[in-house]
Amino acid sequence: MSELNLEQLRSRLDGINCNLLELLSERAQIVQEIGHLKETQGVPKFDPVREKHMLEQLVASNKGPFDDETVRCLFKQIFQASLNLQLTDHKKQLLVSRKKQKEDTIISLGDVNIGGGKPIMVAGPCAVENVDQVRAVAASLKQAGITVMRGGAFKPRTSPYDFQGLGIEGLKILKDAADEFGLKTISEIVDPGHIEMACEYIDVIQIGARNMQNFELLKAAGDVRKPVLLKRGIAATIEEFLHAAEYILSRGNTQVMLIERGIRTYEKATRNTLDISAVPILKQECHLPVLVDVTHSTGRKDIFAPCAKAALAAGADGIMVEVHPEPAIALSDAAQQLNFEEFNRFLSNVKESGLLG
Ligand code: PRE
Repeated sequence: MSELNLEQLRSRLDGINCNLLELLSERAQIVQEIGHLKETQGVPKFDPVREKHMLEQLVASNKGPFDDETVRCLFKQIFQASLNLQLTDHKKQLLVSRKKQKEDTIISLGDVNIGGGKPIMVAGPCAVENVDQVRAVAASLKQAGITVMRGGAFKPRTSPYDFQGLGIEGLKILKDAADEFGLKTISEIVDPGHIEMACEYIDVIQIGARNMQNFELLKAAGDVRKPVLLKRGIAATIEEFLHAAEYILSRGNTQVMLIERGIRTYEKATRNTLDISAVPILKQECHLPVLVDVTHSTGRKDIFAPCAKAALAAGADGIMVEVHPEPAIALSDAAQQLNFEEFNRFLSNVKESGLLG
């Protein structure tokens, strides 16, 4: 074969490559249309029977020089790439996805913004125990410049014999203290039937880690127009976490923030394993604010500050930490709540890094 011949043949191949690509792209567009139809009809994307049928047709009309197995192999690759296209198109369409909304969602609680680029520190007791305890925390937080207070009134506990929270009475106590000191509030709701009522007392509905896939609760939270703080489940993947958030957005409530609170691994040095990598991944994948709970993820006061700084450096929009006037006598999480002095030290330490804005 002369030099010229080789060049000529290669140039013919270049032309065929272009034609093949054009045909493949045309095919891919039809595949996408089929994907959309399947989405609306709720039909599974992968259709092995259809693939088998197409392969049989192709093999029947194969004139060589590729043998049948090679033809099957080549087209299976095309089907797989087509299927991937249909699946990514679906992912693209999730309401939580960055592909759907490029700009960050900002949650406004009066004049407090979460997710707008200036990270926030949320603090407060694990559980609302009584009026004096919550007032003392609120006063101390106010003095430290904190604007959002957390406090649990409904406490899903591992043991049924542990303190279960004050319920609605606890929400009232939280509201009274927040009103008195001009703070915004976050509290966990565990029963779909309590969501509407809770909106009267709190500024943010928290859905806890144990309830991340309580779909009826997610739907109820999606039906109101109140900000929701959704905690990552103890064994939830990032994808499951995002789909749980999607439940809320799909019902029309777009005011959702996510909070990483540690996942269960084999490691025993911390209460859970703080998944710092979840922060930049969630920020890339979705447009919702992402917070990090240093109390429940680590369970260790001695590393709250470095973990909070790591979270902020990774792009977190806020930190959550538990504060109690007298942690030793707290009705829950006694070992890991900070007293006021410890909280102030923690706050200055994090602020010194310049990461809190
Ligand atoms: C297609 C893609 C994925 C399915 O597994 C089967 C076939 C293909 O690429 O031909 C298209 C398609 O979705 C379909 O025909 O149902």
